[in-house]
Amino acid sequence: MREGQNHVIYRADYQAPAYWIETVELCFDLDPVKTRVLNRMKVRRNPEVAAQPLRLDGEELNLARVLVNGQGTSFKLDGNQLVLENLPEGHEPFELEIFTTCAPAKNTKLMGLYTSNDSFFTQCEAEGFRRITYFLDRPDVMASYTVTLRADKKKYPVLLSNGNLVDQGELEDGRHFAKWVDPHRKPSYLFALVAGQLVAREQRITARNGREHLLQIFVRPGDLDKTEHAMNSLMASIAWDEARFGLPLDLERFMIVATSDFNMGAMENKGLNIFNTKLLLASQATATDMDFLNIESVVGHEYFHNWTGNRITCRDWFQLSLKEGLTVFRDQEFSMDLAGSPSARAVKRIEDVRVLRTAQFPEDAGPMAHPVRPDQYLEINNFYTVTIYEKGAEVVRMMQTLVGREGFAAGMKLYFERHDGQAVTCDDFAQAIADANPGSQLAALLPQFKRWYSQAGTPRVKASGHWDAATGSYTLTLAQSCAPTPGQPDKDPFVIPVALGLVGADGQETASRLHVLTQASETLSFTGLAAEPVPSILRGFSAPVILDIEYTDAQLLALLAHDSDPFNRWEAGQRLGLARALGFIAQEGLAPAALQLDAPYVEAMRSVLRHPQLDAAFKDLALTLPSETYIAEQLPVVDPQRVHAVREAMRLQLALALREDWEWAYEAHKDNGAYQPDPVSVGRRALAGLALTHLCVAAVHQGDTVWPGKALQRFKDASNMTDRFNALSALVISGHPLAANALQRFHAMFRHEPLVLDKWFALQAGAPDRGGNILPLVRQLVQHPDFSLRNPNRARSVITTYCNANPGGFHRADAAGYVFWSDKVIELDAMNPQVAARLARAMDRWRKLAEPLRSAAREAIARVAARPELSNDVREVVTRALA
Ligand code: 0A1
Ligand code: ZN
Repeated sequence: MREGQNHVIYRADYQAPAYWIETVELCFDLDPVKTRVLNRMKVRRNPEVAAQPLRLDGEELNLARVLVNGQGTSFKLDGNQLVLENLPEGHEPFELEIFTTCAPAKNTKLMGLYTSNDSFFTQCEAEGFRRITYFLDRPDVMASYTVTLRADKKKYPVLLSNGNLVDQGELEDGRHFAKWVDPHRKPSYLFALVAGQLVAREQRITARNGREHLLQIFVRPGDLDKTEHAMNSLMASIAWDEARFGLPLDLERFMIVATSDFNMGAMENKGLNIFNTKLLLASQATATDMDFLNIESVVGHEYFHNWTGNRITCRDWFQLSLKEGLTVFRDQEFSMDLAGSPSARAVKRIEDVRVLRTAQFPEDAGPMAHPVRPDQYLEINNFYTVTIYEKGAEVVRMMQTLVGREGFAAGMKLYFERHDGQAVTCDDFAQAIADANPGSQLAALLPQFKRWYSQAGTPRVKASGHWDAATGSYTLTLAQSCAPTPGQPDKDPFVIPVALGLVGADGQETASRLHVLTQASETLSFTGLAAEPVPSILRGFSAPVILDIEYTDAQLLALLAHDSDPFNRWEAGQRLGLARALGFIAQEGLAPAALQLDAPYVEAMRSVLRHPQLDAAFKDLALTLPSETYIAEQLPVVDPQRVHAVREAMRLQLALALREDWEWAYEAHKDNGAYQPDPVSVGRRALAGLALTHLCVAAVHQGDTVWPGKALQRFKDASNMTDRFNALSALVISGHPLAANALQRFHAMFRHEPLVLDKWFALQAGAPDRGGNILPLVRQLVQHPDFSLRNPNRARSVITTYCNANPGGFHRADAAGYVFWSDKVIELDAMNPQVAARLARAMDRWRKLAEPLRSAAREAIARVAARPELSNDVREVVTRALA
């Protein structure tokens, strides 16, 4: 057993800290092998808590000295805690000085202080600060930080920490120092330092109130030309938060630094955000449109944390969604506002809902299901989940729906008036939004609404309509339910805002309203109708629920053609495709190669593709079949290979039946002038790419080489990564022999661009399986000289892509995919438990698998669980999976 805490933590056990830390003075002598850390704190007893020893957290530290008010003192080490018993009585602050060392170069977990490409970086959320020094490493202990960094000047010319640079200078032996003072109190998880050979793009801006700010983006010298988009995104974020929420930048200097070794996307350290290069660096030659959009939203996300997360932080980690759900909501709104047109907003909404339904709904239905505000955890790192983030954002969105956009802004204002500078709870947030909107349904229903925070699981809303031609009246019954989740057998009804409309057969809308469903079942009546309407329910995806409704094809075709709500228009197309996929999967004895798509469906898809008014971006989404993961979620028992084969066969049919339409779509959308990642050009490139894939798929089936040849030419001539990569994927997905040649060229062209190599690896590991060819390929890829298990981006590009994003290739009848998974989880866990635990979650849905896969999967998970040396991270995931 490793040392450290091995017990479950409960939300109900929260207690205020017995001591407060008022100021922290840190002095670092940076050295990759042995960094010395001198930590001088002003500590004071919390008068509201019974007197008790001071217990400080620390992990993998070498302790050299402890002084209290300048004097040596007795102490104990208890597991990962330093215990001080003989502290001064009374409530006066005392000085506590702790001297430790740590080994950044050996830190493969990438938590705390670590090295990457000869630079130093830190990652302290959630509990990384304790790997730097002994501390009350919990978010409700907020202190003022002064940080001095000392290091070799040649190797580490840039020395950064939070706040303002107040002093710098030379030291002996070629060393230098920099001293930083953060004017804002903060919890330890927001501490950061960076040291290395970095260069910065700089931008000075003047805020609305006339204050000047310096914005800096630090990268390795060769990457400066890839920082323009991030800087533009940062400036847009600053302007947006002021305009939409009245929240200005509260720092003289705002810095962002990129590192290629990072466990997550990015981190909102106060005034010193640290980013995974993948979410910061972009040029048209190396990044796709999707990369550009992701960078915009993540730069926004981290910036928005400066208020939602940093100025007001979390009382404890169970409240994580207080900052994450709210900040994801804010970054989604930011991207929508920047997108501009209603249709571009809808495209963003559809993409966000797709993530929610393909990643969060399965989480809510699996062994790791937890409420948006969890009640317990073994390892907090396992709770940076799509439930906390994306479902949490939906909960905030529903609040905005219930109080209106202005009411929500007023609620935010009250939230900051009440809690600025505090560490608070999800209850505090909901209360502020409700109190600012006293007459609203949110205020009236608040306790029931808050079940979204306490109950896990995705609610189902069953809708059934009844038309009475004699009276011209239509009744719609909405009934809600929610399946049990681990530890929560029974659920109470949720507050579900249901945006709905009635669409006539001619496309005219006869009703539109927001119905707030609160009971288990409610019936709505509509009168004075001339003909039976088609209900359009859950418009804009107004609540994170599964809508159960039996539509006829005719109704769905009507919605696809006429619904004024673009989300439900798209959804109608998805339902048509899904119904067909489920039908084919269920037809025993039907060989996928023999399946036939019906003419009405094909014609409907053709009219979307050829539609004169719809945007290319919308067409791309509507003509993309529901994903294999989404299809699998609708089945009680899943044979992933069959799901894969059926979806592939459906795509081939669409490729063949619409061949001329795809040709038209490709030719009409392929040229976009100078590269711009704006919504219209992005949509056009996406649709051209989708068309090219279908054209290559059809060509391979028909033994024709024209389109694969054109794709290769496109791949060679492309002037941006989106077009180049789309052409390459079209060849790889279609399985044409030219793919090998293109892949080789691509590698040669970009062998010095790590982020592009990640794409190269991922494309191969995620390619459609043909006769079991992917696993052998993946085994080769992990032996490739450019592969490294230690770099999280690279490890994920091959292993996570294969295990998580390639169900057809992974769920092999011989179970070899599962054996590979268990080997890699175990291997990774020894170096980086966070990355290993994420990979471990690839097996979350094993109970749904058809035999013999199910038994094979259980065996593989049990094999991991049987290891004696597992981290808490992986242990929690596999234990829950087997429970
Ligand atoms: N707070 C960050 C996410 C984050 C969480 C944990 C980390 O540790 C490795 C890193 C980043 C965000 O929401 O962007
Ligand atoms: Zn966040």
